[in-house]
Amino acid sequence: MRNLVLTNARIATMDGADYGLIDDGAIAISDDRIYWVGGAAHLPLVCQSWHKLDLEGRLITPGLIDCHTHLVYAGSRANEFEMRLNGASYAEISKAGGGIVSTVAATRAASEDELLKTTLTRLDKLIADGVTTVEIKSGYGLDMETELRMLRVARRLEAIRRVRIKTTFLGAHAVPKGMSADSYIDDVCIPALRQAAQDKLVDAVDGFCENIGFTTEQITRVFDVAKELGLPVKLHAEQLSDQDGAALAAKYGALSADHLEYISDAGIAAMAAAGVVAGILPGAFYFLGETRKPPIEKFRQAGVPMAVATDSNPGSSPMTSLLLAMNMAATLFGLTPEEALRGTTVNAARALGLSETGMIKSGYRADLSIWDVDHPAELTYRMGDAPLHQRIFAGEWV
Ligand code: DI6
Ligand code: FE
Repeated sequence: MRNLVLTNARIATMDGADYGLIDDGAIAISDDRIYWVGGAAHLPLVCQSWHKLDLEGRLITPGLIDCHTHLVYAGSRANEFEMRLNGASYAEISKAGGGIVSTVAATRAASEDELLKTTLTRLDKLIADGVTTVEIKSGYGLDMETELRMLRVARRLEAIRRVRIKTTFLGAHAVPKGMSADSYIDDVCIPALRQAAQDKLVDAVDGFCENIGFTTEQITRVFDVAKELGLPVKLHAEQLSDQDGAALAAKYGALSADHLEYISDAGIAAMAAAGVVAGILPGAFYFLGETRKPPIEKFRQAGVPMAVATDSNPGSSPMTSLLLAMNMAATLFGLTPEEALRGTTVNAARALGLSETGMIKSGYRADLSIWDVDHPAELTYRMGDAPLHQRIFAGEWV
């Protein structure tokens, strides 16, 4: 039994209002679990002989969770960024054979080890931001072999770094050159999903429901297979136009629907009724120079929980800082610092279907981040600055 008590800390448990803040708090950790959390004066008798670590007044939060990334890919799209700034739109670049399919070519050409290496450089940046759980999607292979390779790379990361990885199959991300969307879905995407599930490489299934992506009818075919395989679904919905994707996600009991700049009132109501988390992705909004914002106030009114993520990807959000995503969610969309932190802890856990992480609570996983700040609002307030002191992963100081 490995027992440890963190003392002299301010704790944002995220359990309850006002960050669930506990001043002069202590956390007792037993192996990889939180045994007890509360005011230091009330430390249970059994913990009093445990090894103590004085945190000198630092802030402890749940380890941060990046619940939407496309971290595994090869190549760069800096050239398209340049094209866009010279006047071309994202949709035009995509139609002209750029966009997602150009990353597909680079990713297909990369070996598993090469992909692992470039992904690690990005993962290390997230880790330096206090992240302990990362969701990673496939979707830059668009053929069986490369989709599986991407997911294997994502799985291997867990053995190399102290971090939890959740994988998402995103075969329905784009149509590869020379194929119709329908035959791609039936002849490539769905067979690849079945194989990936058989190889235990998939934790959830996602799709890009958009006029430059797939229709709700095509996504339905993928979701039906996910359901048959017992896998939860998520959806890129209403990012560039309203396709009624959020309602489709709600119908399938999705964990989350993400982006949502163009969501309708009916879409919001459907998400609220089905308990679907809204994935707020300010990086893509910012990087694409979009002007239409997701309806944050309506999500609040409807009681739709909001998660915040980097959407880290080479085309629309080449960012590897979850803290910066929190800052942008506040400055661009008006989330409060508390909502932003809830969005990368409690609600991010929910967006991944994780029930024992995202809060500091007895019985939960001991995945924690310790910060050189004294108030949790500091985490959302700063730009491009990660005041991380240390992470604790599965009860270990890492
Ligand atoms: N929506 C996005 O913003 C990213 N994927 C998606 O479905 C863009 C991915 C890319 O451009 O490479
Ligand atoms: Fe995305």
